[in-house]
Amino acid sequence: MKVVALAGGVGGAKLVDGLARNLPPEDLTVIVNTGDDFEHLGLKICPDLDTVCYTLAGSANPATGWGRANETWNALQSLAELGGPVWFRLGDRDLGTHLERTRLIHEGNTLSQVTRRFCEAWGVGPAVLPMSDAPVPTLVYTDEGELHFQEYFVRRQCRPRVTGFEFQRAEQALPAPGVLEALNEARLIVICPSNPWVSIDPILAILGNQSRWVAKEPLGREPGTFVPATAKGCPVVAVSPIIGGEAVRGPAAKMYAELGVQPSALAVAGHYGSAGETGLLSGFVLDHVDKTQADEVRSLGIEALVTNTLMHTPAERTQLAKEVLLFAGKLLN
Ligand code: FO1
Repeated sequence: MKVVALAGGVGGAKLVDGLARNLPPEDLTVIVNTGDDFEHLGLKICPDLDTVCYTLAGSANPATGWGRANETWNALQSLAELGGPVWFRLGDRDLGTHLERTRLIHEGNTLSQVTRRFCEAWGVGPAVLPMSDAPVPTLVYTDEGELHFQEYFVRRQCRPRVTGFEFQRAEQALPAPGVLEALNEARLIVICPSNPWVSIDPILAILGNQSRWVAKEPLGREPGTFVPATAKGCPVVAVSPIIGGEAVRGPAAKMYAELGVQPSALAVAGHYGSAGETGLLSGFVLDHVDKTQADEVRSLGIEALVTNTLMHTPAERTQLAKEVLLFAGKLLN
């Protein structure tokens, strides 16, 4: 069964890893948020792409979820001694990735070409695609002015109060090669437990943001040339990144609250909306802790699965992904 996963950040990467443990590599395509990408120390940094790739390669730092395992920090230490910017921590091993990516991009390669090359080198089986080859930086509007995502997330530790977001130039940016093809072939689309506001919405902004996702024949490349995934019986299933009113990690719950929405699994289901209405979802997966919200999710016209959604171990990633696939199988027309 061909599956497309939309992902960004550590939680998303964990479910992607679980899916990869349940599916043959040729059946899984991951479309990754690149709104967090930025230039730092003259290098092109793509945190979510790297988090997904390192996780699939089994080389992610287990303590942080981002960066590489068995990392050393000598370059950062030298930088600190010289008074350079060390608020964004690049490890020595990770630095090699950014150096080579930057070199290849300066040589004229696209981000998707570079990502394919790195995946081959790291032995990553599933196709990992940036949402777009064009930069679409996420701006976070806050009570302290507008900040690039990494300025908000890392430098300011998510402290400023959020008032909105902008995905810069998303209307002009085309999906990366392979994105529409994968969506066209998909029998299931999984929205991973990533931050809806800043990990998934940037991807949806690229795809046109009106439950479009499947290109009309012949394959459309222009905005507005999509038909809803559900029109060809392709369920879209999301897994909640919010458990018990709190984000498993990151600022998703804080963002909901600051934007005037009570943070909850139900709020996430409402965020994406029902495929039967003008939204996306046929199915939604929420944690046991939130089981009392399942009927409210169903009343939105979205099927609900209640299970353990915490992924502390590889076994829990595999188990959650298996349950998502079984649940989605029942939603297939
Ligand atoms: N997150 C932090 O909280 N602090 C860091 O210093 C940091 C460095 C970093 C370096 C490379 C990389 O790929 C990711 C890194 N991240 C860091 C994580 C990153 O900011 C976030 O995980 C994502 O952008 C959110 O999805």
